[in-house]
Amino acid sequence: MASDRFQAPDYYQLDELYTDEQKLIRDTVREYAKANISPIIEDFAQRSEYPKHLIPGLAEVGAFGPYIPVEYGGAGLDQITYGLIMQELERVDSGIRSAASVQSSLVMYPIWKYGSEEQKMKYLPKLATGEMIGCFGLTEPDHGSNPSGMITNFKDNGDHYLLNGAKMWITNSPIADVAVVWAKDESGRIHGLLVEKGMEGFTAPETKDKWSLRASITGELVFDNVKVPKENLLPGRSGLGAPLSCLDSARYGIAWGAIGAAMDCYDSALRYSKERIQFDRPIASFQLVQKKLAEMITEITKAQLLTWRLGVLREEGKATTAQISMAKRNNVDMALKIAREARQIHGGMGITGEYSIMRHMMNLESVVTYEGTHDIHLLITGMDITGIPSFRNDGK
Ligand code: TGC
Ligand code: FAD
Repeated sequence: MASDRFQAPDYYQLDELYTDEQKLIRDTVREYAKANISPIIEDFAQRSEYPKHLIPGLAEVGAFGPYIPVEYGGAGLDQITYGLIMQELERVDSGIRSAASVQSSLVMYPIWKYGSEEQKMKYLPKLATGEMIGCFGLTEPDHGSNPSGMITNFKDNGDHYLLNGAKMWITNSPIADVAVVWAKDESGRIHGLLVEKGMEGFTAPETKDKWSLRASITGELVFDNVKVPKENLLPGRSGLGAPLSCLDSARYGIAWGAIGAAMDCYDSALRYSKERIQFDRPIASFQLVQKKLAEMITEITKAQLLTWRLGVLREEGKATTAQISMAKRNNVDMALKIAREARQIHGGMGITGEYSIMRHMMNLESVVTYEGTHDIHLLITGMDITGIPSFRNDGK
């Protein structure tokens, strides 16, 4: 891969809206990513391997649980800083941001919000340092967009629960030490259970042959009469709202992350277009190329402003699920379109590993589907503005 010459676009001077601490942390993560992730990421993606050796470094720059309070091993940072960290990680690869999103928002967040004090002390500090890796099991083979239909279930079996079922498409599952698993009790109520690697009857086979997020590891979670100690149930909240609230946090991070991927594609296309000569002129001098670039920076700037405002609302505890959905949907769609246009500007070179464009494009094909598909988010907006859910025939 060509050397990383990334220069972040900031057309509307958003830097003026960030505090010195936010900029310092963002720049630290940017430098870390340039020095440690950019040089190796293409090779790992080509070989379809997760670069596990990055885990301690990612933990050191605060990628795991940045907003988790310091007493539990987190960095106690604000929501905009969390977003900026996700942006810088996804600027190099969505798979690296995925690993950080899952660890922070889908594993540490539910333990912090809904776990007992013992669970928080047992897991959070080790998850923050990367000593433990976590995963989040909500999706099932027959229940993706509709998690409320899940069939994974547990029964009270005296001094433990007996867990059965299967989860699919789970980021980090084959390498996870602990899985936050969402399952129904005997009355059909959803709860979170902490299932640890090595528990008898629990396996996490890898999902192979992905063309997207190749530098991220994905797998299943299979439970065959797994005996889960009763103290591993998250006591603080039950019902579908518990996992959905974790998704709010992760989707918020993705809204920021997608901007990073878009910025990288735009920056690469701008540089390439000024350096590439055709018809004795740089291709940047052609109006059709300028149109593409001008539209890219316009869309990136709009997304940056939308997401900054969302960050302020989230920090104030006022961001709604529907506002987060709008930003996740808009920004991932924006990034995917920019990746496709940037690929065109790079001509044939755009399909090679010399540039990050095609990798971003393929990664974003997962990002547009996970954490709620593009269309599900549109329907969440529709439900919010009309007051009418469209998901089921009965209007519920
Ligand atoms: P619905 O009836 O709307 O809600 C059920 C209950 O939940 C409450 N609720 C929320 N609570 C907290 N936070 C939220 N954001 C909430 N949204 C809803 C709601 O009030 C209700 O509570 P109660 O007390 O009345 O029971 O639920 P529904 O079954 O109609 O579904 C709505 C829908 C379709 C929007 C939802 O199911 C959905 O978002 N589906 C998409 C599924 C999804 O996003 N899955 C993601 C899996 S994880 C993943 O992809 C990780 S990728 C990670 C990576 O690698 O980065
Ligand atoms: P489906 O729900 O079957 O949807 C298929 C199509 O139907 C989509 O276009 C969808 O928009 C459309 N559709 C569905 N319902 C409606 C409707 N009511 N109206 C209109 N259109 C509709 N899950 C986890 O729990 N944990 C993870 O860590 C995780 N990581 C993932 C990593 C990767 C690489 C991928 C690809 C997925 C991951 N997922 C994870 C799963 C992800 O959240 C689901 O793929 C996603 O929620 C969609 O579910 P599905 O794939 O079953 O598609």
